[in-house]
Parts: sequence; C-alpha cells; structure tokens
Amino acid sequence: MNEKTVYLSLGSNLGEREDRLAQALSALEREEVSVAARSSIYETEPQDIANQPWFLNMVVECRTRALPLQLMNLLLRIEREIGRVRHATLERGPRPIDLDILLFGNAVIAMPQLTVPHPRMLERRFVLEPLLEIAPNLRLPVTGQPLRAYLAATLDQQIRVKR
Ligand code: PH2
Ligand code: MG
Ligand code: MG
Repeated sequence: MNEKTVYLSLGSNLGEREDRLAQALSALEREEVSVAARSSIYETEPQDIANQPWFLNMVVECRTRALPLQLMNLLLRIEREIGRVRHATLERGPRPIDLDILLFGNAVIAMPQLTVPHPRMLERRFVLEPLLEIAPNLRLPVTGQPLRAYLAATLDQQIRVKR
C-alpha cells in the first residue's frame, strides 16, 4: 500500500569501493527499501572535483513506503554507518559512500534539505548510463522528457562497465 518506486545513485571512491556498495545494498534491504533492479557497476571519471580517485557508481530501482525526507535521513544514516564523515570544505570530494535520491515516483520536491529530481543528474553520465541500463524508457516528472535524450551531451565523460 502506497509503495513508491524510487531510483537511487550509489557512489564510492575511497577504500574497498565494491564492498562499500555491497554494504549499502544490504543496509537498504534491512531498512525495508527493497531493491527491485540494480545496474552494472561502472568505473567513472570524477566530476566537479577532478583531482580525486575514480569512482565506482551504480543505480538501483527500489520500492519503499518511506516518505522522501524519511528516505533521505535513512540514506544519511547508512552513509555514516559505512564510515562517511562529511567535510564542509570538501562537499563534492572523495567519499567512502554517497547515496543520492535521483527520482521519487513522479514527485517534484524543492526543500532546503532535498531537491528531487536530483539537480545534477541530467548532466552526469555516471548517473544517466546506469539509470538507462535498468529503465531505458524512464521519463522526467512534469515535462515527460525521456531521460535518454540527455545522454548524448554527457558522452565526453569517461565511464566503463567494471568487469
Ligand atoms: N559524486 C560527486 C562528485 N563527482 N563523480 C563521479 N564520477 N561519481 C560520483 O558519484 C560523483 C562524482 C558528488 O556527489
Ligand atoms: Mg552525490
Ligand atoms: Mg550525496
């Protein structure tokens, strides 16, 4: 009842990156955010701050009864559990784990703590490519624009499926 489909982005560029992603996936399941589909794991060139290690990124489709802010607080708690310490000065720098809400059903949310759809998702190949892998026909809320239309502009960013 009242379950929503949400898409989350997972990223790690410090330590045992693949273990961190796996830990995050088990934590989501434990918290009743059930993972319905998961993308491949991609090795991705860092964006925003270039001088940091390459990331592992993936996207998952989940079902949850949590409300948006509840889900966000849960993701922050899981990030802390997996060992993330936030540095005010390095907001987009290296991190053992980053869990971001990309889409929350068809909701559009503009709150000080949370913006959905994720404000930078359309410019990021490390989000669009795994997202389109599991949901090729996904569209943006309100405009109905297919997400696939945004991929071409990101192809200069390097990413590859991790094998
Ligand atoms: N996350 C950032 C900044 N830059 N670059 C890549 N490749 N992957 C990320 O997850 C990432 C990033 C801030 O959250
Ligand atoms: Mg992020
Ligand atoms: Mg984040």
